[in-house]
Amino acid sequence: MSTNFESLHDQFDREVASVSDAESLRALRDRWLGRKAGLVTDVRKQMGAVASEDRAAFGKAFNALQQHVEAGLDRVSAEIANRERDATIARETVDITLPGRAAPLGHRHPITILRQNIEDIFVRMGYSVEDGPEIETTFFNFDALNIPDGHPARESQDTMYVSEDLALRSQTSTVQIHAMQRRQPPLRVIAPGRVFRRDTPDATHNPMFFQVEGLNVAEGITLADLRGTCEEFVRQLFGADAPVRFRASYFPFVEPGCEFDYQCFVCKGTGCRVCKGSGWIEMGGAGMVHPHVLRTVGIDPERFSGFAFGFGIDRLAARQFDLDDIRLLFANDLRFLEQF
Ligand code: FA5
Repeated sequence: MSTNFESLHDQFDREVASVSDAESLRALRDRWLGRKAGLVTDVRKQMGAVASEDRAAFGKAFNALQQHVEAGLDRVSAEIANRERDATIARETVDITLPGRAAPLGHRHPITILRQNIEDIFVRMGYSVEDGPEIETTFFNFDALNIPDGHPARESQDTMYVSEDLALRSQTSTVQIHAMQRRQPPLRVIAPGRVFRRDTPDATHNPMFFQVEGLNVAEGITLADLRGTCEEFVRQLFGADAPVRFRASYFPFVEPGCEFDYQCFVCKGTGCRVCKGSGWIEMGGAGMVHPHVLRTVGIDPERFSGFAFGFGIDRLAARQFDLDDIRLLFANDLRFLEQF
């Protein structure tokens, strides 16, 4: 028996000791157990040439060698798998003591901040918040508000029409009609929302802007209630030192009608560029709901009266956040928006 099994064991032990990764393990397995040229396979091929009286001992030694090689390869294979698992765990371990990476938070838009403040003030005064469609029929945008055919406000150079009898609403006063159609007095609602006009953008005008409509209809409502409500609103929004004034004005859906100004916050009434020298800034329109409007929605004007108002939220935002140009609000400049 010329095969030196002992030296083959030693040789395998030396070679297996230097295996460090899955790749070299695969090469070693091929070298020893490969079906064509593996060292163990070679030994098996010698079996036929062994004298018959030596064959049993040869077979035993061969089996021992094969088992030794297979066991060695399996042991190293398990060691490599363990090492790789430990490395993966170490790589993927999260150190929970490290401070987290905060995801950047969005901001409320200044109009949203102000709108929510306005809603809070009126809800505290007993008003509910209503919503209405931004695309309206000409009935809600004009007819029901006593704005007849041929009135200049209906012209297409002022109003954005979607079709002949549909328009982007040009004022939140449309929601007055929806609210009175839905509910009988007593009725106290506000309706903040987006409106659209063909206005040329400048420091105090945008073609898309926000208004908040107010409506209070009940028995015995007077102009004094309107004045008290508007003054209280401005006091709560801007503080006690914010004087307001009413001027007689005309809106087809109120009688009498007025406009409502607050004192210029820049010059405190002495006159400057922001208030165009007048000392006052227009905030909105208001008045007593026209009896014709009440009749259109089936409310008896002999029994009920009401006031309505509509303020421009963008201009209130200019006052609240010290902006000298309301176009900033929708210029989508993050340097501006991230300040809120
Ligand atoms: C109205 O829209 C009436 N619906 C208000 C009203 C309601 C009167 C209820 C009576 C009863 P006026 O067109 O004046 O009114 O607009 C109201 C406010 O919206 C203005 O005072 C101003 O603050 C704001 N506003 C008007 N046009 C623009 C614009 N292009 N950009 C920004 N704000 C505007």
